[in-house]
Amino acid sequence: MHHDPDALSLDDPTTDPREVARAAAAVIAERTGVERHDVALVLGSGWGEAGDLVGETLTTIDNEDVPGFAKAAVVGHSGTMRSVAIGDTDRRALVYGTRTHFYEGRGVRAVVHAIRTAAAAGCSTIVLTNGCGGLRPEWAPGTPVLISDHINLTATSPLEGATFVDLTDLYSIRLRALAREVDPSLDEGVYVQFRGPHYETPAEVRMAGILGGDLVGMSTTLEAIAAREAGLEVLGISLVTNAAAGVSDAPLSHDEVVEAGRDAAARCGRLLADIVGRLCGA
Ligand code: 8IG
Repeated sequence: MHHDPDALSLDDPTTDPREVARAAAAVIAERTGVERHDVALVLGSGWGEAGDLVGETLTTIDNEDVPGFAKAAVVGHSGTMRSVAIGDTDRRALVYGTRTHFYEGRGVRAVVHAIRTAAAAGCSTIVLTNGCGGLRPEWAPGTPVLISDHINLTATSPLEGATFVDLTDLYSIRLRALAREVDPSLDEGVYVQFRGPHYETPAEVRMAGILGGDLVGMSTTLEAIAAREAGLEVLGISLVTNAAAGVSDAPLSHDEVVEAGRDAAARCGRLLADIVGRLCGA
């Protein structure tokens, strides 16, 4: 099933992106048979297998069946989203198996569409996960780290017009505390979003550290800003899949990233399941 390519488009500047998000939420409600979801999760690099452990998948939806999630011109697999039961409650998680990155060039609206859709679907909380480079040598590949704050180096925003949004405590103190109840060993750090898709040079990693950053990646900050605008409470968790460039002697490789994710899948899956369960009183 493909939605009408002439229908609501994020690419039309006269269209309110929240209108597209409402259309997307309506399709999700229809396909899942439930009017609302409670928590949304975005699974980043290395978190895919962890997502399987969150709970029983009740419905899987191809992204391309949902308004705004893929352009007809894009060929290939666009990923899926799942409706997952949270423990033995009647609560549901909306689990996005993929995200749109800023570096894909589809525009900022496309990057944050899943977030706006989660809000339109009824979610009050969003868990943003990613794979990233770590600046602290003590964070071995495979270490999950809570995001305490961010530095957005993309030079853009998902907000349009004179939308002045306060980003103090963007990454919820309450949710970070809840995550630490689940795993007291969790460290936290400041996430720096670069545009990518190239990794940083060692000089850029040193710059990120001087600016106050602990983690470097290519996602999350624009999504978190859109989430705050939409009234969602945000939890951010980075999986350090590699030491950032220059932090260790090893060159960066995508294989290393994939491997670190696979090795950390069980711990990260339990972490997500326990956090989401605790959020929903499971
Ligand atoms: I996975 O070292 C992953 N994503 N910018 N730098 C940036 N993004 C990343 C990195 C990294 N590792």
